[in-house]
Amino acid sequence: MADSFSLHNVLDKFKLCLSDNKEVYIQYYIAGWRELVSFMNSLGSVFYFISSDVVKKIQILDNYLTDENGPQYLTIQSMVKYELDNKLVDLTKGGSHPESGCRTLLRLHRALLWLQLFLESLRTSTEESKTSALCSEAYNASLAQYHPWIIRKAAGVALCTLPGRDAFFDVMNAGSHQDVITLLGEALPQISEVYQITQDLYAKNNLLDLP
Ligand code: 1PX
Repeated sequence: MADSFSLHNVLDKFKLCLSDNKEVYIQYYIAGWRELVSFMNSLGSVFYFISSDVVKKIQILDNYLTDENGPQYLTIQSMVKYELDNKLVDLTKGGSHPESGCRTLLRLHRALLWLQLFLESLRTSTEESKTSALCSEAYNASLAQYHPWIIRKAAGVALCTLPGRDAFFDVMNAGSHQDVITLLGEALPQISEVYQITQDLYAKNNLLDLP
């Protein structure tokens, strides 16, 4: 994890995710999420309940990557094949694999859509835009549908404490506001490609509703 956060670090990791044949490396996917965790932690303790859930999920995937079957977890594609072939995924609740790699990564994958929507709205925002409003619009259009009322409520409270647009651009620590906007414009297509490849893979294997 980097000592100090910069948007560059996040985007670099997601760039590294794609192999030449368009598979998604789990190692870099979770490295991207680690950077986002360090960003969230720099926003204050009200975000810990969100970042601690992400940390748990990173840890689960990291454990798979480093245990004896680690090579099967090289890419999201190889993980899906390995876990499905070996019946390691609970397709309904109450099975014996509640923390499969597939269901754990699905949670991060859904959150990646939130990130993509949020960063895109930030990129095209104006000086009058409110980060908290952009953030909750993106949340309502993506992740919120998977969260129970109590989590949606808590997320709403946390989002109200987000810094304003100018301060937010500064925390991203990637140069002037215009630099940040340019950087987002270059990097978002890559995040979006990682998202879409994962989405298609999960859809093809009927994994989009894993409990
Ligand atoms: C470069 C700047 C961008 C800002 C980066 C911030 C990244 C935030 C990412 C939020 C990720 C949330 C992941 C949630 C995964 C999840 O859905 N987990 C739930 C289900 O898990 P389970 O194992 O039980 O099936 C879990 O219940 C989640 C709990 C935590 C609450 C999640 C609220 C999400 C709010 C999203 C708004 C984030 C605001 C960040 C501020 C910039």
